[in-house]
Amino acid sequence: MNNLKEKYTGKKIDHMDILNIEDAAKKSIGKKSIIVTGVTGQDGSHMVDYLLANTDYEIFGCVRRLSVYNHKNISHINNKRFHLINFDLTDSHSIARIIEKIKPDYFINLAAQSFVGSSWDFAHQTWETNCTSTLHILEAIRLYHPTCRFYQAGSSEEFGDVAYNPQDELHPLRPRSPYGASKTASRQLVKVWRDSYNLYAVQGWLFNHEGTRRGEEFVTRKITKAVARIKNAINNEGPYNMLELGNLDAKRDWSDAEDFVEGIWLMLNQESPKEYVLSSNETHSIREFVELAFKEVGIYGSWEGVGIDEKYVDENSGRVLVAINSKFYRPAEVDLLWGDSTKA
Ligand code: NAP
Ligand code: F7E
Repeated sequence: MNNLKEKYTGKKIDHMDILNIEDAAKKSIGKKSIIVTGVTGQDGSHMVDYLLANTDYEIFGCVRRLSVYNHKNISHINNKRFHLINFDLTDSHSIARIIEKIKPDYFINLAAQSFVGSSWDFAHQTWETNCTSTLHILEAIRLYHPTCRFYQAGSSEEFGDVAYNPQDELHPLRPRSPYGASKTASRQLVKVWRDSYNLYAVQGWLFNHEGTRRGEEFVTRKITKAVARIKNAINNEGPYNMLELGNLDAKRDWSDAEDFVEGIWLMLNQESPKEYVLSSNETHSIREFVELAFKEVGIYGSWEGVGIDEKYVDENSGRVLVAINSKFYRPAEVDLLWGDSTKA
């Protein structure tokens, strides 16, 4: 079996075998440990890199069972302190058993249904994954290991229909999507469990953060991948499909995901549990992002038309680079996010 793995992957991955909870518990005996969920995603994978480089804890990364292997973001990790455990956020038993058996020093919950656009299509699944699971984690920590420090991934989407700019920790919670509502409700659970049971449980307000491990449906990755594809086609005098986007006028406050995982770790290691906004303190539109991304590869365009007919046209060739497709509009939009991270 191990030989087969070597043949297919080209490298030894024994230590990456996915453990059941009992075997994971054996590896944690007598060791300081951290559980990180969502390690196949952007933040979870960066968090594991950060913790392996900056701590001496045993790291247990939680992955859910999928039919097709999706471990690209963690395939570079080759460290005996890193273990994978079979886990699903929608299964309360698996949450309870992991905390009961491993008794981690920290539980960092970065798993979620994280795509706002899909949260209207899967509102119930979004709620179960992002909010009901928080209740199960809090209860399991309270019952089995109340000294465990807990981080829950909060979001600037909780501010939603913003009341003032820029948004700080005092901004009211006014979500505009099922995703934003699930994160807002989760925040209330974290507060109630913290206040009631004296748990070290925090949920930051993280504004958008991006990088090369970002899922390709999020707008930054979608634009940068398309720009590279179009530039390559132009260089090779080949055909290309234009990029299709939704609302170009939404504004976001973007940062680098690698900076924010350090921010999460700092939030978990204060004298007392306090929650912070993490942001770049700048806001930019999707339209600006498109212009800059094309400019970066030497393509200059101009906007023509209005509304659904608007297009970004290559000034050199007259070809359409970007068009609007209404399917990428959302039933309700968060028009402007702009963070104030002074407190952090
Ligand atoms: P991401 O790349 O989409 O990763 C999400 C992770 O959650 C993936 O590993 C995914 O596993 C896992 N997951 C989803 N459903 C699960 C389930 N039922 N059981 C177990 N694992 C499950 O998200 P991200 O950008 O790293 O974001 C990390 C966290 O921060 C999320 O909670 C997100 O909502 C929040 N957040 C993100 C941002 C941002 O700008 N990135 C801003 C604020 C808050 P699969 O790979 O198997 O799908
Ligand atoms: O959209 C607009 C879209 O999907 C950004 C998640 O990490 O950050 C992220 O949520 C903006 C929106 O991220 C397209 O309408 C236009 O206004 O990249 P996004 P998001 O919705 O801001 C928050 C803080 C989180 O917590 C989330 O987990 O871009 N937009 N055209 C488009 N967006 C997408 N995805 N695709 C388009 O074609």
